[in-house]
Amino acid sequence: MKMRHRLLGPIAALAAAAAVCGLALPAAAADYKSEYRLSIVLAPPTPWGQAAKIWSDLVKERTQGRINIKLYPGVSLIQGDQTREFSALRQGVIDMAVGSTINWSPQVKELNLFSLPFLMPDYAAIDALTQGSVGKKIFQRLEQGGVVPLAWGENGYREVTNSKRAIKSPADLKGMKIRVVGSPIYSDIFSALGANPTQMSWADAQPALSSGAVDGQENPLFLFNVLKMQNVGQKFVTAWGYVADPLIFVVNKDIWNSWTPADQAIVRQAALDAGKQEIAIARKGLTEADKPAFKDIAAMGVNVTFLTPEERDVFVKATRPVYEKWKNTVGAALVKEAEDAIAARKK
Ligand code: X2X
Repeated sequence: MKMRHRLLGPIAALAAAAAVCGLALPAAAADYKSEYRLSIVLAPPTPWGQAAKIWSDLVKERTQGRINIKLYPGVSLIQGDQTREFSALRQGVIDMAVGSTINWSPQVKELNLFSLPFLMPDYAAIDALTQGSVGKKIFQRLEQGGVVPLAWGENGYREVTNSKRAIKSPADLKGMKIRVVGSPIYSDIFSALGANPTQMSWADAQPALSSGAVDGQENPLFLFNVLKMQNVGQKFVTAWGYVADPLIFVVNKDIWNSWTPADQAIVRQAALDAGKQEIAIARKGLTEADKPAFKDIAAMGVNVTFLTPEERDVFVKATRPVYEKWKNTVGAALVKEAEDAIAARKK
């Protein structure tokens, strides 16, 4: 705000001079805020947090400080209520975000696509969606929803962890109290598997895990490492890769329109560069043949279960009714396009 006042004088003078000379000035230069608020759930050092940090650093550097971004981890601008993030972005409570498809799916039904159980069997399948025509359609949908989407990032495959026993079949999940995110498809999936899902925000999930109020949770593996979840009793991890959560870099529409085309281009390119870097960070330790990220966890005394194709198939079959139900919510045509893109992917 201070900045704005200081700039008003010289800019007004410049504008007057420009008017006299018939020059066009960057229209909205005087409307730049001294700080833009960027919302994320997970702070650095998680890949998600790094996505936001890399993006904001690149923007600051390339705009020579004209666009100065501050990170708000823990979705603190909306008191940790992550499923309200998309609405807050539209309303301008949040200026920018690197957000999860899961957290925005209550408002943007199409984003449930990535939560359809066992839709994406491998990383090439994620890329086939985000980098292809499906990704473009989803961006169009977000634009209609009132935000400006710029690039894809990655939270990652969500593996299930718990304090009770190794999960190799739905029977092992029976009655287990599993924390799930506040997006209804997750309650449907875990109910279909015979578990007892409890919806809560990530802010509430951490104390619930520590106190043993819930038996388990599902999240990308890096979070297990960062939080040392084995120390709160999470002794069992199953690598089942049932869903993967891409991240999306977005800007509130009014904020976007207040920037010059040159600055818009910088912010867009910085998001693309940051997304690319972050996806590599998110996949580190997981895409190599020996999966060192899982080895690190096993070395800490955690029991890691990899499913055989037959074991995995039992989970696929058990969750198929959920897939069929949610297909219609996502849009049958979009799901078909996604299935075709995955079938045609280069492995
Ligand atoms: O709440 C979660 O589990 C998290 C951190 O992965 C999301 O925000 C989707």
